[in-house]
Amino acid sequence: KVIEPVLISLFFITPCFSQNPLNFGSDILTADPSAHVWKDGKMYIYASHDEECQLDFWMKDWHVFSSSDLINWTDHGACLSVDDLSWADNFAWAPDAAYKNGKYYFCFPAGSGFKDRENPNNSTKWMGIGIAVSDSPTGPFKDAIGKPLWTEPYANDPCLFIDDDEKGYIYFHGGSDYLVAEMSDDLLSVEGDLYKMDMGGFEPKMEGPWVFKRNGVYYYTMPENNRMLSYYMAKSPIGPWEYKGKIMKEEEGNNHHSIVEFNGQWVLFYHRWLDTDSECNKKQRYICAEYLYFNKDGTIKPIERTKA
Ligand code: FUB
Repeated sequence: KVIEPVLISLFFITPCFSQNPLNFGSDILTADPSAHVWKDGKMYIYASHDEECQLDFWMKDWHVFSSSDLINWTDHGACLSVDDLSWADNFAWAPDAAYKNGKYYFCFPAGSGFKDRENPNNSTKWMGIGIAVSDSPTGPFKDAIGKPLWTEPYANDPCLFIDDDEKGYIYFHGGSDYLVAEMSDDLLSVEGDLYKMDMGGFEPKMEGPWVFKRNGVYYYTMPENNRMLSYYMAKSPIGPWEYKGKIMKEEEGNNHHSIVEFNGQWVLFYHRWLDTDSECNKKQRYICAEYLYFNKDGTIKPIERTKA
């Protein structure tokens, strides 16, 4: 099924993804897909989990889904919950995962407190990033350090990228800075300081970066203004980065994405806010996917959302 778009695109037609939103075979609501293909060749999606009537993104656990064909999915259940953490009790937001040293690492944002929108000075909300480990890609994952990687600055929506030389990097958007840190070999701590990257002078508001490598070139992709998807390219994992433009136009509600190659076809996973008959919300988040195509010079062809 995934070979088809590769063959068809040779004839200059760019086929659309055939199933949106993805049917995970369970009725839970999901968002923030972090997709990875591990050594068994299957696609794994690590996702956050929306409640039907949740308040202010109060979210409690993360789920893992897997598929061999991107059509039939298995929900492996919650791989970690904030109930398993000693240092946070809420905000199980956009996670990421990595495979290194024969283990699977789950990198997650979590926190506590609350955000007082009327009186920001009363807000007690804070978030940090934790690391949990498992021998299995589907977990369960166990908090490996019992605390966040750091407490300052406030941090969420990490991307944990492992380069070809096995060096790990963690990316996140801190305040108004685009930050990166090198990870220790065991991925349980950061080495050295958080580093503010050179983004070529263009640093819009955003959350949830995603970094991948293709043909020796690094791509830093992000939901610009938390809505549209845009990207930068660089020759090194820590920049300097050059802004290259938009991948996907803005739609109502935040966006969060990941990009991965599967059987020779690049795929972008993201979430959309779609109509629902819920009594609480007119729209809920659903994970979707689109095939992604590159130009000869390595730039990304902008894509349209498949009608859901
Ligand atoms: O799902 C909670 C938050 O909403 C994520 O961490 C952000 O990326 C946005 O999708």
